[in-house]
Amino acid sequence: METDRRSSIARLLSSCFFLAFLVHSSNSKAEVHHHDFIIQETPVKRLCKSHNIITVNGQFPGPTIVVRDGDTLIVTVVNRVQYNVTVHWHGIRQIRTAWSDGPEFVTQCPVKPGGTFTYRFTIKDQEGTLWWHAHSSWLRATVYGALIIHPKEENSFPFLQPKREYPILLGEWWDQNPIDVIHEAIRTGSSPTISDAFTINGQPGDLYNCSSKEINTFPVNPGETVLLRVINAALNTELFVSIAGHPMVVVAADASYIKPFSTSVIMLAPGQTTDVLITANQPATRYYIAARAYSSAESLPFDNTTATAILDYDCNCLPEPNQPPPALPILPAFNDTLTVASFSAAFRSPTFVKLPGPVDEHLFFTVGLGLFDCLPGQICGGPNQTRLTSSINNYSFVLPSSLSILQAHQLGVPGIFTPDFPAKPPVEFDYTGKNIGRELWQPEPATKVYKLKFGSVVELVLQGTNIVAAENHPIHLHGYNFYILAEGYGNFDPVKDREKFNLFDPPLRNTVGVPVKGWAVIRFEADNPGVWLLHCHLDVHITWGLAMAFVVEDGLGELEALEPPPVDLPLC
Ligand SMILES: *[C@@H]1O[C@H](CO)[C@@H](O)[C@H](O)[C@H]1NC(C)=O
Ligand SMILES: *[C@@H]1O[C@H](CO)[C@@H](O)[C@H](O)[C@H]1NC(C)=O
Ligand SMILES: *[C@@H]1O[C@H](CO)[C@@H](O)[C@H](O)[C@H]1NC(C)=O
Ligand SMILES: *[C@@H]1O[C@H](CO)[C@@H](O)[C@H](O)[C@H]1NC(C)=O
Ligand SMILES: *[C@@H]1O[C@H](CO)[C@@H](O)[C@H](O)[C@H]1NC(C)=O
Ligand SMILES: *[C@@H]1O[C@H](CO)[C@@H](O)[C@H](O)[C@H]1NC(C)=O
Ligand SMILES: [Cu+2]
Repeated sequence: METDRRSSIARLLSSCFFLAFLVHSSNSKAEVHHHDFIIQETPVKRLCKSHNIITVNGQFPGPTIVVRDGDTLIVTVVNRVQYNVTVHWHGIRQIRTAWSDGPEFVTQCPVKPGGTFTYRFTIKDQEGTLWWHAHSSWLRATVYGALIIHPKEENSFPFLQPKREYPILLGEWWDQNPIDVIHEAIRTGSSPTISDAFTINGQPGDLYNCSSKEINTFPVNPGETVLLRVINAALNTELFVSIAGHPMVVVAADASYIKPFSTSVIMLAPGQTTDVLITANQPATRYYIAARAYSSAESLPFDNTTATAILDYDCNCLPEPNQPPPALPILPAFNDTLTVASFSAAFRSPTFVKLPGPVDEHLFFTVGLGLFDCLPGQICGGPNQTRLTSSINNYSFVLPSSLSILQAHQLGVPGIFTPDFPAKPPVEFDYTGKNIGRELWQPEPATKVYKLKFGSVVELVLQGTNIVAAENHPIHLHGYNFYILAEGYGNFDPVKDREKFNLFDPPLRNTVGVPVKGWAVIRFEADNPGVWLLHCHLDVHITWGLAMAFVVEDGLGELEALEPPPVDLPLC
């Protein structure tokens, strides 16, 4: 058939036209990309010392994957380290392929040492900057990389396409094995040791000892506009980023376009991505790109160091030895919540949004920290002889260990989870008040899910609490993007705050920073069957249980059901 059609077209058209037709049709076809991810130990030198870290294919950060919307990715993970591992494709919708989502014990059992597993999924109607990272213990400290989705061949960016683009991955570095750091914190019930540095594309930059020679440099030609795809891959820290002398035009976040706006500083929570355009219209020299913490909690310790890279005009205008040090940008104060609030309020979808509705499920989730009382035989290194914990709606999420929730759901295996996660907090209290009764501080450990009918529309109020310490919690939902209808401070008021909802052009994201002592409201349609983790993307908090999962049931239609599990899906 196809050959017949082509040969008849060939007869009709000149050979030159025919060639053009062939080239066009093969280019616009979706591609299948195969990658091998060998998880291995790799020696690297940072901050004066050599370390063995866990990498993918010996690279740190890991390989950048570049695809187009509509393409299929087939990635075989080969585990050559002593730890369990899984890989999560952060922000990928995984329509009907929840099996390939990655969070350990949620959608799959981990790939054990010596094991392999092949992730397979197709990118459907997504373009922009996403990333991939390990989703097992704290392995993602070093196991992460960019996942860049270009528009389909026949589509283009909604802005003039820059000739050059750079992924900028922000990381968090410990001068010791990060897995040891979290194991020690779990053993003692205390806060994990804070990091020693932040990194930009794997390098801390020259404001740290011993790291001046390896600083990353991003060349630009005078006059050109470049696209920076910024990804916060840090484990536990929200980061401000600024570039000396160069305002940024924000054009997209979490692989959704936004109405462009200009700013001198951006803030990304772990899990978030932000695409910005900068124009090299300043005197041709070198400028620092700098990243340091936004620390929203009043009195928690944090890493106050600054990572740098250099924006370098390609001009040969200064002899190498006489170069002055690059200019440092002005970064906001560590606790500048006002700047974060106005930055976040600037996010709008490019045009009017047809919001999913009417709402079927009105949910209200409290997110915050807590303290477990000390049990006999435990080490209790938390405040006043307790163990630190965290929860959603007073349930501290416990991962299963003998089967994943998705496998248990699909096979109908009882005893792995219960479907009774509460739609609202079990106790109403002054969530952001100063003196929350100590009797409210201790959540209950459990593996509870909330069931959603296929196609139901969910509106979820995420309410931060002031238990132990209030802070901004970046809440990430797997398998979905959601509209952020509003954010605010204090306790959510269902009457007054509803009037503040942006029902016209709310931004679409996969991770929302719930303001410190405040709230955020998100809306999405549960049109993707599977088990989807909702969690704080500060790894210290997910470790403590700031998570829950939605089980979205199959729909009735042929294309509304989860695909069968891959044959090589690991067993526990
Ligand atoms: C760098 O090393 C010097 C000398 O050992 C030390 O005094 C200083 O605190 C170090 N600076 C940082 C940022 O680690
Ligand atoms: C960072 O914190 C240390 C104490 O942990 C303090 O000595 C230092 O002055 C702080 N640096 C900045 C830039 O705030
Ligand atoms: C920020 O920290 C400074 C001291 O480091 C303090 O004076 C100020 O009150 C803090 N601001 C907020 C909003 O917490
Ligand atoms: C620890 O105990 C002291 C003394 O009773 C009290 O003042 C403080 O608020 C307690 N801290 C926490 C976090 O419970
Ligand atoms: C959480 O549950 C525990 C145990 O049932 C209870 O003691 C505590 O008061 C609850 N706290 C809140 C905030 O609901
Ligand atoms: C690795 O995964 C298996 C289940 O596949 C589990 O039994 C084991 O405890 C895990 N190991 C660690 C160190 O978490
Ligand atoms: Cu958190």
